[in-house]
Amino acid sequence: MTFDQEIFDLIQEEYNRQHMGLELIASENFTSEQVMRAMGNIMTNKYAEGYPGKRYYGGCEVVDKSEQLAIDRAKHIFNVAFANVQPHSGAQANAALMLAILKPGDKILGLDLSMGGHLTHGSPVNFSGKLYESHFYSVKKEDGLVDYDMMEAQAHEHKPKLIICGASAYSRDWDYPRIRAIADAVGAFVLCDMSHPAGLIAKGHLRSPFEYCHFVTSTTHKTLRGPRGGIILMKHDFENTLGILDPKGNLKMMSDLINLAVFPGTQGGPLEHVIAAKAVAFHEIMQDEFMIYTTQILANAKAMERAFQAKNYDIVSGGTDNHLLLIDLRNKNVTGKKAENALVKADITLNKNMVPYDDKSPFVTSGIRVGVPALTTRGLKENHMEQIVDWIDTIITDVDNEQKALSVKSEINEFMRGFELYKNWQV
Ligand code: DSN
Repeated sequence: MTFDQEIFDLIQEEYNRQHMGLELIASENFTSEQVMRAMGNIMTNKYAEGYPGKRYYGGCEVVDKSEQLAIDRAKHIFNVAFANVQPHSGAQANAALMLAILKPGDKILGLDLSMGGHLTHGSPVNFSGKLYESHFYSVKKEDGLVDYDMMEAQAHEHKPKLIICGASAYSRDWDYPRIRAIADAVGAFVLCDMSHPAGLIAKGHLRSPFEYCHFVTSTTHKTLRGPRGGIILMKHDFENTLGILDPKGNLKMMSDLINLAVFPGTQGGPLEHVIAAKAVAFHEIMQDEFMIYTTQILANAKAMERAFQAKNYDIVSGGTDNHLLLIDLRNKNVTGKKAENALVKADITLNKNMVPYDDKSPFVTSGIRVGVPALTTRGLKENHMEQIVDWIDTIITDVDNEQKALSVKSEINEFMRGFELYKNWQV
């Protein structure tokens, strides 16, 4: 077989990009070498439809053990009774969860995408808005915080079967007891999609959703710093209230409905190599170093908040409780699109983002989203955040100046050379 030089050259090129630039996309991170090692190996060869001990293929005795380890570690980290580690992504986790508890046409209530929500929380262009009747709550115009009164009013008006909390671009913590009270009053389930802050929740820096939310989904590659993938968790398993019976005439447990909704409901063979890598990431999360890491994420986000405020940037909700900041650029007379495009020329990677009540389209936007988990993994500390904001500000205040972007880029490349990405990298 001839070696595929073309693709491995591209992988090296991508390595150089990741190594030399400032990675500020709030949903990205740099997973460890051992996570990648677990992900890129012979477990990719194995078919294992089903679950540990109950598979549709022979030869699953080894992957049974590694999948069970991933399950046990996830349960331990979040102190929950149930974990399904097979979803290929956060979107797959949400699709399976909804398939488990909803019928087509059922109503759901989530945070509007344009207010910081996620596609899978009911957007009309997504399965969640096509299969289910979706309704939305917002953040308040005056302070950028979730409008729980609106959530309550929408819940009473539409009587959804499912209320979804969690977001992609929201920098504050959530009031889970209030959400559960709203749900209980209308007989709804609560799903928390904690994909973004999951690592911070794992280490107790943010409120825990588990006691109040019937179901919790997450990706594994954001603040959890694992391989790309998803998980579904439940603090308590319980008999389903949907009237679904098992062959003996008993109500099926929720865990059974969720497992069936992942496989065979929405997926076929699990990615056992990725599940092994999830187990490795969970092992890392259980170590003290992960507490140091997540504490540093919060310190870096706060340092960045102060630095942006000092330069008169308009941070939605006035600041951050977590790993990200959403910045409204309208007072700087620059669109999100223009800022993103100019910053990338200086090797600063972040994404344009709608801000609440935006007057521009999702392709243009008035804002940018800035996150610190990836740079925190690289070893950057509070004292570096001011320099980063200086670079961002230099570009944004002279957004058409390509010469300036190139000079910032060379400063950044020189700076990032000092922060190792992978010690044993080889393509
Ligand atoms: N792509 C994720 C994010 O950037 O937040 C959401 O799916």
